[in-house]
Amino acid sequence: MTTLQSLSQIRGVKNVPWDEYYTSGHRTCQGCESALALRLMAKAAGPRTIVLGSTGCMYVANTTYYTTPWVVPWMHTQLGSAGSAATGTAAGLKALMRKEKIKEEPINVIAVCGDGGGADMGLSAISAALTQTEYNLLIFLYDNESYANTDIQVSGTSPWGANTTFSPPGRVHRIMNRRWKKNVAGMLATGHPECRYVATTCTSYPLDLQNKVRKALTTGGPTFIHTLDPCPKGWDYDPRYSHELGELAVETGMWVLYEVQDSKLTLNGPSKALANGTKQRKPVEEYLMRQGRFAHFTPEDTSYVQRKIDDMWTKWWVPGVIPFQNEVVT
Ligand SMILES: Cc1ncc(C[n+]2csc(CCOP(=O)(O)OP(=O)(O)O)c2C)c(N)n1
Ligand code: SF4
Ligand SMILES: [Mg+2]
Repeated sequence: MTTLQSLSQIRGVKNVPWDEYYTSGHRTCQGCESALALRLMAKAAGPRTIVLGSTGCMYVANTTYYTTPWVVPWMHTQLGSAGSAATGTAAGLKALMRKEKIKEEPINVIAVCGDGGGADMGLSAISAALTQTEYNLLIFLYDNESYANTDIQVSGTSPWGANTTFSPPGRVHRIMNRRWKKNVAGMLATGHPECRYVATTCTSYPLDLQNKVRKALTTGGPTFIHTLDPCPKGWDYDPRYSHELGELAVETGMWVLYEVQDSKLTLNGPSKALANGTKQRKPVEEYLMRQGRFAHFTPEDTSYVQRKIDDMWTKWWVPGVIPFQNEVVT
């Protein structure tokens, strides 16, 4: 395994690095939290980093002809191939260093994918990457809860009932997306016991996001981060509320912040406080009713989502991570 960079944990906003490696030159929507996620990720990773980006908003809106926000080397890869691109790049770097074609030095390899590219189409490639323990890499899944770039189609991580172009509410069927959001990080953490770092985060908690990127890159081996990013276009709200919506996702318990490092699971930030009872969950209505994609919800629909979230926090073995019932039958 090649050596790792030394990237210390950032203690407080005053210590966030000034240098930007994802800067102006993109055309993402106003209030796009996925763009912010990449900006924070690149800042945390620093200059000796290669980024691979699968097809999606964060490819198309970032690479208009002759312009790009990337200051570090970036390469496009196909929609479902973040995992294979990451493994191939890490293997290529290792071979070039072994053959002394390039200087031996730690270089971060980060593959970025959306929920369509990572949670649906490229899930098997990510799974394969997480079993190749000889390579250092990070798969960074930015989740805007739809295939956004092709006009907001429903994905495996779209919330129950959300209005998307493939699940529009109609007179006969009000709720068209009847699938519950996929538990991607939980599935990858429990399914790949040799993967040393898996985490969830959200752009509304920028220090959490940056420190998790640094932990992933300094822990070594293949690692995975799943970030929830409010998307004004797909979620249908005024862009000024992006930050607030990310906070509400966590405070209502709909999105859980955690990390699994060397098999040790820790809930972070407000999720930890919700789990140990020092903070009460806000009603999901406060989150849902702020977004046009849920404008067709009746009180019964909102109660259904509330019940499912209550179950997750009271009946799951670990809320947001392991959906088995608390009691083990022996
Ligand atoms: C194999 C393949 N199928 C379909 C497409 C068309 N396509 C381009 S981007 C995209 C949406 C990707 O969604 P996601 O990964 O969630 O990224 P987002 O656009 O939301 O950022 C689709 C379907 C493609 N590029 N390649
Ligand atoms: S559609 Fe959503 S994810 Fe895509 S650029 Fe706009 S805000 Fe960002
Ligand atoms: Mg998406």
